Amino acid sequence: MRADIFCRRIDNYGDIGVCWRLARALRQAGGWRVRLWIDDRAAFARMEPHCDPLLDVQTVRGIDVVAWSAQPPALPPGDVVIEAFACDPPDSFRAAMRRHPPIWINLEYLSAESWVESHHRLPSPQPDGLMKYFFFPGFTPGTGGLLREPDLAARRDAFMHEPGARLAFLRELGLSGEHLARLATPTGGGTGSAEADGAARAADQGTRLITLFCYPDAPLAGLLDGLRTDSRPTLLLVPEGVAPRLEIAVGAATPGLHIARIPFLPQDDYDRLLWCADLNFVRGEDSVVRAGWAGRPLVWQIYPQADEAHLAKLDAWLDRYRPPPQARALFRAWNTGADARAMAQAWREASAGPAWSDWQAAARTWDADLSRLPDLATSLIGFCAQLRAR
Ligand code: TRH
Repeated sequence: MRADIFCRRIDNYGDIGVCWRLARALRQAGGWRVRLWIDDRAAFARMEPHCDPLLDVQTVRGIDVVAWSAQPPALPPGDVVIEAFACDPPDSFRAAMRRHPPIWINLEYLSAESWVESHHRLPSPQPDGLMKYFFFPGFTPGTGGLLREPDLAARRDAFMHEPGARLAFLRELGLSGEHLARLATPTGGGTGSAEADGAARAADQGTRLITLFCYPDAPLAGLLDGLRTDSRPTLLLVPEGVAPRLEIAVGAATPGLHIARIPFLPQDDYDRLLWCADLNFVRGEDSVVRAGWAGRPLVWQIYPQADEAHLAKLDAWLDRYRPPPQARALFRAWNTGADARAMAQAWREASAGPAWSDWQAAARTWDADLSRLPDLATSLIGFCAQLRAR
């Protein structure tokens, strides 16, 4: 099968992050030949260093990557055309689709709301006679599932259990030996076990490793207050470009909190970073899924929408994720711009004692339960096979 995926960058990195993963997953799971059309190659090159942002056509890790410019090259459509987030293929390409109609899919945004199941796979007849199908990722068997490579758990567990792998990876990010020496051995990720629970309790006193990926309006001051006054020290890793005013907010270094800037990482390394941490602050739709696969606690800043529609989406997701109430309150505070006192308090209550171990257990359950569902690429391949068989 040959597929075209169209990706238009609205803002941030989520559009391209999802499309790049999907392209690779379709190749890996189904052996598809995939062509990825991208309007912003510079953003793509930040997460995939094999991409040359100056080339109009190139093959990157087995995927054909084409510049979606004002005058896109005249290439014949593949068997399947996937537009990400209703981005509409260019007119010239659509004219070619009318001549040889492909299976046309609109890959929708991720939501945990229950209406998604009734909209998933719905056909949408187009005025020009073409048929487009909605395909929704999601968290239940009635949706398309989540992006998850078949070998992900094996790679993650190998990384987590290989002695020295974590420290070697963190050292390559430029972290000093002095900070790394104090890190607690992380527990609670991967397969999880009673033994891991015991180790988690033992590790409670070492430095906690947290990663921070958030939007500019996140209530950082309160979080930093909470971290600074925490009895357990924190090493906070912040990728370049995230929370640009962070250093000003922090002011002088304090013993309980050390902040380190790290580079914006290639996408596969970002996964490894998530596996290294005790807790990941993530944002948008792709990083929340990836942090879930780490099997460790996460705090999600959901992409903001008009009329606070995102808060209903967040609640729907929390109902499935089922963290302890203290962690749920922290999510709420983080996503509603709570004042500094409330945010610091929410942090203290969620990050210690039984709330913290319950949260770790919820994170393990989340990973284990969701990884039993068919992944998005496999579901999409199956759906296309059904449509072709009609
Ligand atoms: O960047 P985002 O905020 O993208 C958003 C959301 O997807 C949102 O839902 C969507 O509507 C909007 O874009 C248009 O967050 P997200 O989705 O987590 O995407 C970030 C991507 O960047 C993800 O693929 C992980 C990747 N990444 C790296 O590759 N390296 C890094 O160092 C970091 C921090 C992220």
